[in-house]
Amino acid sequence: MIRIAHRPHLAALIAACAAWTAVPAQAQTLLKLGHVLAKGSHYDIGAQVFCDSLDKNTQGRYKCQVYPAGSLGGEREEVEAVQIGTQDFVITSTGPVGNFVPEIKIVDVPFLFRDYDHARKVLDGKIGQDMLAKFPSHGLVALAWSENGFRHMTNNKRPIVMANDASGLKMRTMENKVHMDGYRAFGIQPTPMAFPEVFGALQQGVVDGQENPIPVILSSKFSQVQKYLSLTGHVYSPGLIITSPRIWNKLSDADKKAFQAAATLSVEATRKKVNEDEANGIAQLERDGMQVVKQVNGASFRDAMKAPYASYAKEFGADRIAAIQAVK
Ligand code: EAX
Repeated sequence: MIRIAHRPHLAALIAACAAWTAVPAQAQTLLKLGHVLAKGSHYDIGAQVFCDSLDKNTQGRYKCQVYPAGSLGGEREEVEAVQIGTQDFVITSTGPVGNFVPEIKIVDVPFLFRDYDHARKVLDGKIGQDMLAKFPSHGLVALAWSENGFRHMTNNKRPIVMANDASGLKMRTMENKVHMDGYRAFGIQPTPMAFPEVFGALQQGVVDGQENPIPVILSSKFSQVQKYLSLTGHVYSPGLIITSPRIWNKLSDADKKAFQAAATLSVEATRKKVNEDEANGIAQLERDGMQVVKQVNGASFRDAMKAPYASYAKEFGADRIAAIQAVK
């Protein structure tokens, strides 16, 4: 038996332990956040900012662990994992998301958005926010529109200047029917594939090319496996920060605000990185050896899009397409 009276240090230690157990330990939740792009990419910067501000805004009660580079799977798999509860957050392009939330498929229509300013205005405004409100009925919660960027074509066969220069090329696309239906009008053979498989498929010649924004082409080092880049800018690719009702509905109102504020800072950081990559990326890709067609014949691509636009108008409503294009 240990007599405490003559052991002041032991008494102090026991008193400290008693005090420590009396204070309720702050419950800490570690959230799993995944995305498919490389560390340092525009998604990864947004993910880090999200996690840092969440930790700070909730005094450490909520932290997140970022899983980059498709370590949790492709975008469709990750959205599915969030929906069934094995993953807590995903930062993704809208690529596969229309398969889960059909109401947002319209944003993937080629040549729908004029430029970055137009896209950001639409998505941050009523049209975009009303679309985010459609997610919960599909078992998902979208905190904010993030950003992937305007998509351009790369390939190993030839420079693409006119739309029909792309004819016959086997091009990897996202698992996105709106894109695939549109791109067929350029004469390409669309080959849907999860992003983590793309670099290998290009390297082995399984596909001739792919299309992605400059930030993705840069951070994924596609210059190592692609010779030609054509600045087609044929579609704007929005991003999304998605979680599940399982996480969201448990949060207090104050914590919901903290998560929302972290998402806002995340989107700002991603958009800033996109702006930087758009400004500096093409010169970098030329230095890395890509042959860049800077002036494509945009009219030939828009003309080719006339037929698909008739079916887009039927599917999504000509008025909804016009309303988006009318946003100044
Ligand atoms: O979201 O799959 C794609 O091409 C996406 O643009 C990429 O994963 C970034």
